[in-house]
Amino acid sequence: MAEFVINTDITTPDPTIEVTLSPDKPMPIGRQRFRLVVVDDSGNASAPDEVIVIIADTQAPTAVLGAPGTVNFGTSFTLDGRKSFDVGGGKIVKYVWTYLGPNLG
Ligand SMILES: [Ca+2]
Repeated sequence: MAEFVINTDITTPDPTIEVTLSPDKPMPIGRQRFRLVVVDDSGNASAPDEVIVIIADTQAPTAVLGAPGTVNFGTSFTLDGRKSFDVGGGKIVKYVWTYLGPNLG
């Protein structure tokens, strides 16, 4: 377990390391770079190897649509999507509104 800080080396005797994250200390969404240098028992250091890990939001947001229950005939009104929310580290950037016609049920 290790909390990585940008451009700060962490040295271990182990060949694996956990990148320790939590919801309150997340790694930003996007392409994150990591580097490894290995050192042998004579102190010789390797050339660095680098990888990119994509931190992704794969969880869909939830739409919550609010509207007045009753509106006077011929009067404008407002639909409200502000209680919609996203999980997975992302944010809502687009609202798609559709009038579905009369409720005949
Ligand atoms: Ca999401």
